[in-house]
Formats: sequence, C-alpha cells, structure tokens
Amino acid sequence: MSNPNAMQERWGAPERARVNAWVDSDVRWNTGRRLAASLLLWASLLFPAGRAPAATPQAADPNAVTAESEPEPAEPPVAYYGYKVVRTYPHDTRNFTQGLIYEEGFLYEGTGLYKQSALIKRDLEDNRIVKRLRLPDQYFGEGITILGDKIIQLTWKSQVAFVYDKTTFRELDRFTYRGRGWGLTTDGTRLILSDGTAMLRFFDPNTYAETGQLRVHYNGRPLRQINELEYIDGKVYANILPTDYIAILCPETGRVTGWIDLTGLYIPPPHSPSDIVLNGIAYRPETGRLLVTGKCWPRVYEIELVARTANP
Ligand SMILES: [Ca+2]
Repeated sequence: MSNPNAMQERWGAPERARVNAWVDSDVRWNTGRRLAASLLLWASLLFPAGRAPAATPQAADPNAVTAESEPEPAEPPVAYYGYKVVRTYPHDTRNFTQGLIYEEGFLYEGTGLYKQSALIKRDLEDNRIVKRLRLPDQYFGEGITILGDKIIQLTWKSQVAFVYDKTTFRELDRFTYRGRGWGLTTDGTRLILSDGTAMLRFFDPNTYAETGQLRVHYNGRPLRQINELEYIDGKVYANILPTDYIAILCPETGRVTGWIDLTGLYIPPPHSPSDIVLNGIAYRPETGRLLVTGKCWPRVYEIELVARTANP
C-alpha cells in the first residue's frame, strides 16, 4: 500500500466494518484475494475495531462517573514497522518454504509439497548446500525448529513430526499430534506450533505431549491463518497467510503487540501461482536482523525493522 492516507479517505464506514471482520474470518487465497487480504489487513490496522470515534464536545454529565468507576487499564500500544533491506541472498525458487531458521552461519529450510518436501541446510554466505534430506513422497513438509542438537519438522496433514540429528539429519524419533501442522518454533523449553487457526499450541520437547493452547487475538478478535513462526526475545513472530504481514505476538497472553508490513518486498511476476507468498522468518542474533523469504521466492532478504506510526 503506497498511500495509506488515500485509502483512509476512500474507505467509508461499511468498509471499515468489513475489514475489521477480516481477522475473524477464514481467508481462502487466490491471486486476487491475496492482494485483497493484504489490503484488508492493512486497513484493519488503520481502523482497529476498538478505536473510538472522535468525541463530540458536550456538557459533562456529573452522573456519568461514580466513585466506583475506575478507568480500564490501557493496553500497551501496538508497534508498527516497515523495513529496510540490508542484503539479499539467493533462494532456490523450487523451495516451497514452510520453515526457516538461521544458526551460526547456516540457513535451515523445511520445504513442502508432496514428492518435493525436504530439509535443507545451506551456507548463507556461499549458498552451498551442506545437507539435504528428501521426505518420503507421502509427506508434505511444514515448519521446522532447532532445539539443542535436534531439528523437528512438521507435516501438513499426516499428523507426524520428524526429529532429526541436527548435524547428520539422521532421523532420531518421530511423534504424532492431532490436527494440521503449519509453523513451528521454540522458546527453548517448549515447542510452539501453529495449525492455520488462531491457536498457538505448546508441546513438551521431551515427551512431545501437548501441554497447552493459546488463542492469538488482535483487537479482541481471533487472528487466524498463523503460519511460519520465529521466537525472538520473548515474542513470537508469525507470518499471516496469505498476507505480506508479520504479526508480533506475546506467547503468554496471545495479544498482538506489533505488526511488520513487508508490502513490496517481493512482488511475484504476473500470473504467478497464487501461493507464492511470504512465508519464512529467521533471526540473526549477531546482527539483530531478520532473514525473510517466501514460497518459491528467488531471494532471502536480510532486513532491518523501521519503526513507524500506525497512520503514516
Ligand atoms: Ca522460522
């Protein structure tokens, strides 16, 4: 969105009601709807449901406030970020990115699609593939995370996760879970899984038992389509399918505390498949920057976040 002010002027009250309902509805994506979803999400940022209309000046009503009335505690403001590209790296356009992690100079990627899913370790500097493992044809790979010397990889509908040795990619274990697997990350003590709904689900990394769930919400409404994840400094960063936005979530309350708008980072060529969308967040602790990419995108982008106001 190049001119949010113009959008703000153009959109009237009925549209505002509609866009605020976006976070409360399932979004099925195709090329047109992907663009629409990004526009709607941006509009919902401009017109949050909880924002009160401008007050009309009138005489104060002495009966309106009683001794028992106390103001609602104000929630911390939501942070908004744009981006600055610092550097780019090649990305294999055959990689249908579903999971992305950076560790000590290497980029680990989990890819999807039946008969094409893989786990790949690549040297970020020279783009050399260090290790690659093809999943059996019946599995559609999803999110990955690293915990200690292990890599865990989800599958989409098979309800199976694979546990690998981080160095050799040898399968050490596998476990089952109900529902679908989308994104995966860890806070160091728990596995954190997204399944396309508004829920984050927590798993014990030793027993693989599900230990809890948390509904993610924005303006009091569930935020669905939570996809690839990355845990950074106490927050969960989450791609919201099929948009160009990353939500920053509190993993204790489920509240959205920030938004990153990556509009324009990569624009697929005309007539590209509709699922060529942003999906991949990794973190470089030595630079404090994000590495982001998308499904079948030609580049990985190292970006700095640029703070901005909600209504630029
Ligand atoms: Ca990630």
